[in-house]
Amino acid sequence: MLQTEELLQLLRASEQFLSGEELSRKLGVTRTAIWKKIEQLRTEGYEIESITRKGYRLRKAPDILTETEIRIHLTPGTFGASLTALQTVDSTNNEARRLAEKGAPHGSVVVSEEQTGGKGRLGRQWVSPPGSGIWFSVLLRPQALPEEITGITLLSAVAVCRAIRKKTGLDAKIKWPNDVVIGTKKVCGILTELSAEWERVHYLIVGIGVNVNQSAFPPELSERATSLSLETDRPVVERAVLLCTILEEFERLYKQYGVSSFPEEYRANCITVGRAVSLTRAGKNIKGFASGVRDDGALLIQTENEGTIAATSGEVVVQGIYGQAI
Ligand code: BT5
Repeated sequence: MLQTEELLQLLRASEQFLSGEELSRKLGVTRTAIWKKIEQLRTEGYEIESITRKGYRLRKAPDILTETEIRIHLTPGTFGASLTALQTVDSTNNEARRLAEKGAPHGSVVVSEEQTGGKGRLGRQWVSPPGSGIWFSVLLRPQALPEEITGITLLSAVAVCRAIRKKTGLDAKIKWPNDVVIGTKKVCGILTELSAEWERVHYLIVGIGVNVNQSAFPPELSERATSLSLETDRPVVERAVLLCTILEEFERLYKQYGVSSFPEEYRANCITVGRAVSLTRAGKNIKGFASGVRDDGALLIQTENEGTIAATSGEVVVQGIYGQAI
C-alpha cells in the first residue's frame, strides 16, 4: 500500500515538479495509485499543482493535526511513537486514560482537533474549539512514588515555553505552577492527572492545551486568554510543527530531570516570583509576596502574619496577570 507520508515527504522535499512516473518509480506503485493519493490529499486541504508532462508540486500544506501530518514532523523518540489523532473527543485526557487502562505504552500521545468536554483543573472547563488550538495528552509511566512526582507539571510548562519561543519568537513565560502566558494573558493550560496507589504510580497523564489560531475569545475569557496568532504579526507556525517541537522538548527535559526535579530555567521564566499574590486554599485566603520556587516545586510566599509559607497546591492570583487584582 502506498504510504501517504512517503509521498508527502517527497513532495515537501522538492521545489521542482515531480513527474508521476518518477514518483511511481520511487514509491513502487502505479501512476494511477499516485494520482488517486494526490486527489485524496487535495480533499484534505493540500494544495498540489499538477501540470501535464511536468507532474506534481506541493504548493501549501494545510494546518491540520492528522497522524500523517504529525508523523512528518515528529523526531523519532518515545513521545508520540504511539499516536492517536482524532477529529473530536470529549477530552484527550479521558481518551489517554481509556488507552492507559488498555495498556498503552509510556509516551503515548492523544491529540484532537476538537474537545467537546475539555477539562481544566478542579472541574473547570477548557474551551477547545476545532482547528484553533493544540489539545493533546501525553501518557507517562514513571517508576515513582506518588509523593515523588513534584517536578513534572513544572517541566511540562518549560517544554511548552521553549517550543513557543523557538517557533514564534514570542516571549512565553510561566505563571506558577504551569500556565504559559504571553504578556498578561494565558496561551496554554496544563492539567496533570494521576492514577496511583500509595506505593506506586500507575501512570500520569499530562494534558496540554495551546491556543494557536483563535482571533477572538468568548467575552468571559477575553481579558485572560490569548492565542499565538493574536500575539504575533507573522503567520503562525503550523500546529503539527509546534506540537512536535513541544513533544521533542518535553521528552528531552523528561530524560534529563525525570518527574521530581526541574531546570533553573523554570525560575528564570516564572512571572509569579517577585509579585504580590493571593493564595486560596482550603477555603482560606492568604496575601503576600511570591519570593521563590522551592526545589520540590512549591511556591514560597512571604506573608505579614504567618511568615513564609510554601504552597504546593491551591489557586494563586498574581497582581496584574489575567486582569486580576489581589
Ligand atoms: C487549566 O486549567 O489551565 C488546564 C487546561 C488543560 C487543557 C488541556 S487540553 C488537552 C487536555 N484535555 C483536557 O480535557 N484538558 C487538557 P485551569 O487552570 O483550571 O484553567 C481553566 C480556566 O481557564 C477556565 O476556568 C477559564 O477561565 C480559562 N480558560 C478556559 N478555556 C481557556 C482557553 N482556551 N484559553 C485560556 N483560558 C481558558
